[in-house]
Amino acid sequence: MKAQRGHAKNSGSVAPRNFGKIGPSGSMKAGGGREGLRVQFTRGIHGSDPILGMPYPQIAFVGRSNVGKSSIINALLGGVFARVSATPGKTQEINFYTVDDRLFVVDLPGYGYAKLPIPIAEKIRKHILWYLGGGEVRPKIVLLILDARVGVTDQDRELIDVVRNEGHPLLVVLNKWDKLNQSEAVHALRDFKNAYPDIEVIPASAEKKYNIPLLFDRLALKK
Ligand SMILES: Nc1nc2c(ncn2[C@@H]2O[C@H](COP(=O)(O)OP(=O)(O)O)[C@@H](O)[C@H]2O)c(=O)[nH]1
Ligand SMILES: [Mg+2]
Repeated sequence: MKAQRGHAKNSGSVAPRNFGKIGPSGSMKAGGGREGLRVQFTRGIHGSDPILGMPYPQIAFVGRSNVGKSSIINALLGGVFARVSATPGKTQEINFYTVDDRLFVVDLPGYGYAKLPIPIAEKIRKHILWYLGGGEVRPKIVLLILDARVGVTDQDRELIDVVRNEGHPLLVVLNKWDKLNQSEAVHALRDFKNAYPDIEVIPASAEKKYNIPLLFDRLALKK
């Protein structure tokens, strides 16, 4: 299976490496995260990888391209760690960030970008399904990020089904809440709760930092 193909740069040690480009001013922000978290980009994987065998809990972020996954990760961790607004579909890797040498924040590639050639979109979809449904990984929790203005798409539904079938804990974030007026906000929350009454949902804004402290506590990012 293609998604399981190893990638040359993934071979070797799984120890966190310092990729100097990731920090906001060209330097790594180890120790510079929210509440003193030490955050490091560790590696991007393309399939099976030794990092999956490390005993750190994984907090996985999934969602359509451009919904704000990387922005939510950066807001939560308190720095510029994940690349925001890269060309949609360009990131096909599953990116691992190490937090305090005790957990992984996992940024999955975005799906659903309409302009992507179908074979690439399908490759991304398979890669995500491999991570969530391949049986190699048991994420501590999966965060499905939605654009609050858009709500749940067909591909989100497919993903929710996979996550539930696998029994992974699931939390939905309605991001870009700052873009909704009061009545849109009421409808967005009500629509989601009607469709999925048993899924925990939190409205948030990475941009305005709305409910970011709540999410931070909910995910127990600081021990
Ligand atoms: N207004 C608003 N824009 C946001 C918010 N979160 C992310 N964005 C913007 O949405 C775009 C995509 O964000 P990004 O984090 O790269 O999305 P990703 O593809 O899901 O990782 C960027 O232009 C962000 O600045 C938010 O809460 N409010
Ligand atoms: Mg991203």
